[in-house]
Amino acid sequence: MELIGMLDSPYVRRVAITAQMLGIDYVHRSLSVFRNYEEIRAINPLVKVPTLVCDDGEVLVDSTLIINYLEGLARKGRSLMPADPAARRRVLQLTGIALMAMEKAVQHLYETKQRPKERQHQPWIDRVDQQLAGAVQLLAAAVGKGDHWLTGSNPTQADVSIAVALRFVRQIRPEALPTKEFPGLYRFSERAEALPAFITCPFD
Ligand SMILES: N[C@@H](CCC(=O)N[C@@H](CS)C(=O)NCC(=O)O)C(=O)O
Repeated sequence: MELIGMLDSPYVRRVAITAQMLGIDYVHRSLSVFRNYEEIRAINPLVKVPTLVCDDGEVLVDSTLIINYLEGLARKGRSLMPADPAARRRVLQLTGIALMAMEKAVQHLYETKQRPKERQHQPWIDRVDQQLAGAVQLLAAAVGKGDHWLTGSNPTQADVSIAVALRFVRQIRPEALPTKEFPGLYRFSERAEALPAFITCPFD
């Protein structure tokens, strides 16, 4: 199967890292939704990444849905989702916050970089920034000192998604993540980025 999209997209990166951690083979095609618009459109008229092209040609979109599919392909014992309902709910809750941090950071990026300055709407940017700040606060509370994985001794989808969100925010909106204010988030981010699957799928 082929994973389409660049690893500077947090959504693409969380799928790539998940596939690595689940031991699922894929070919990565690093195409940009902006520079390679037509090339992606020929594969997927929705022009969204991640796009997963399955071996039989079927096309899937949306990182969460793709991860759901990959989880079904993984060998027993390799899942990033706990079986225990309480732990699973916590993982879903934290993954949801990470996804919101990604979404608000992407919205900030699109609003400020894809739109000409004179057409930008500051109240909307402020709102998005406030929502991103809310997500960062919730993540900081969950991660604490950043010296442990969130629901047990091994990383889950919550750890993967939070770490991917943090790396993205650090890069494109560092003002939302002052080092002094969030040492636990930085420690957590660095621990996750040192995992083999993260090193194999670097933010680019
Ligand atoms: N909910 C989607 C969001 C994916 C998404 O927004 N990807 C961005 C790249 S970071 C994209 O495709 N942007 C192009 C566009 O929206 O037209 C997911 O989880 O996969």
